[in-house]
Amino acid sequence: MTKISRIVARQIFDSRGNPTIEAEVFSGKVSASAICPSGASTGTYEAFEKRDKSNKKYLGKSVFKAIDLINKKISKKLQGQNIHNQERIDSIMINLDGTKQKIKLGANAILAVSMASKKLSAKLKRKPLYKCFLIKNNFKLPYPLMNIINGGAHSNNGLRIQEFMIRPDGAKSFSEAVRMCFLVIQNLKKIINSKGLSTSVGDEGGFAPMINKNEDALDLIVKAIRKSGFINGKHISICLDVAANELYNKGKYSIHSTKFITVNESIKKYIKIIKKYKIKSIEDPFFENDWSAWSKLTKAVSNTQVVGDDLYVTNLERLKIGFLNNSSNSILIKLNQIGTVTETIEVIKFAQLIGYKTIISHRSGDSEDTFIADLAVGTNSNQIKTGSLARSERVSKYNQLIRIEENIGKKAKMNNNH
Ligand code: 2PG
Ligand code: MG
Repeated sequence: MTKISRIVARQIFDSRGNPTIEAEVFSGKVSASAICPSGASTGTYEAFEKRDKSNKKYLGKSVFKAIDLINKKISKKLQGQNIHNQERIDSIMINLDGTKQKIKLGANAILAVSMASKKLSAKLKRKPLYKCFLIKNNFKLPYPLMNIINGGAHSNNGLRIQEFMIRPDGAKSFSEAVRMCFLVIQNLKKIINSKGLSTSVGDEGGFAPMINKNEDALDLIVKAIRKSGFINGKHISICLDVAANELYNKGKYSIHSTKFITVNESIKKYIKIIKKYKIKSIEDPFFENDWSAWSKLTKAVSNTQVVGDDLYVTNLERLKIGFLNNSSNSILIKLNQIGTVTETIEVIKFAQLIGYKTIISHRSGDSEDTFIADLAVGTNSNQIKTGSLARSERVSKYNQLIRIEENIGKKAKMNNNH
């Protein structure tokens, strides 16, 4: 048995320049570390992110208390535990915390330790991380959902929808998928530039031009797809993350313009843009508690992928409610929404059992940590959403997937069930 000897945590910084936690787990002289990501458009039911609200030195954003809890409490409790027993490691932390949303220790503290433990176990087994999850052979590479225009809470341009993404459905390999996205992004840059708009990028690496109509963003993308020699809806598909929590007020939504309209009216407009722009996937089309609106849309657009992010917050209980209500047909998976590797895997397993697509996701505040790239392959997840081909914290995940594809070799296949 290989035992955990100590755990060290430190405050480092994420892609938005905000403090975050890096945990390093040791077994003797060997160690592995992991960095916790952080969201901007968070769901109410997400696990708790602990920050030092009253410490003005870092404007209330430092994570020193959580770090202290790792260095003192968590480290002591996990000392001597078998590094290869991830379930036990995670359940010890869950019990030590004892609250539903991991309020005492902070999900950011727990997750950094959980991911670092998983990485250390793989390292000690001398196995690539992707081989240490659910899948043992016949690995499949996920299709990337690249966020190429940023709006909503991820930029300041006034676009209602948060993420305009492309998915290279025509790609036969992961490196080909990246090449196709590369072409569209480069052409989109030229088009935006030619309109005299800024090509600076938002939090997730997508362009954030000063436009405020969803349809203007969609028109730009359609042009870029065409200019790259691809057919929209065939080689490349357009996908959206509406992040409707941010666009909800008293039963009404301001998704399609600044005017608040009813669920039924919003659905009609969704159907219109799905047809016009051949949109293949819509994430968080409605508010996190508006279960009936979700079911109505999922029924109305049966050929479209409807993805629950803030709706499920990678939480098994909420996913079960969604399943019973036919709320969606797909789930976004974010480790820090639930707080441990074990619970994340449980949710993925259940989602796959009920026939939901699983999409592994980054957070808008992310880092050089590439854990999610391995997780996507190791669970045969259908897609991965990790920003544009810009900003190293986003590109690092794509680069890791290119390495994994090479490591799998000739047997590497794309996950065509998407
Ligand atoms: C989302 C995510 C990631 P955030 O809404 O899906 O793109 O954003 O991390 O800000 O919640
Ligand atoms: Mg989302």
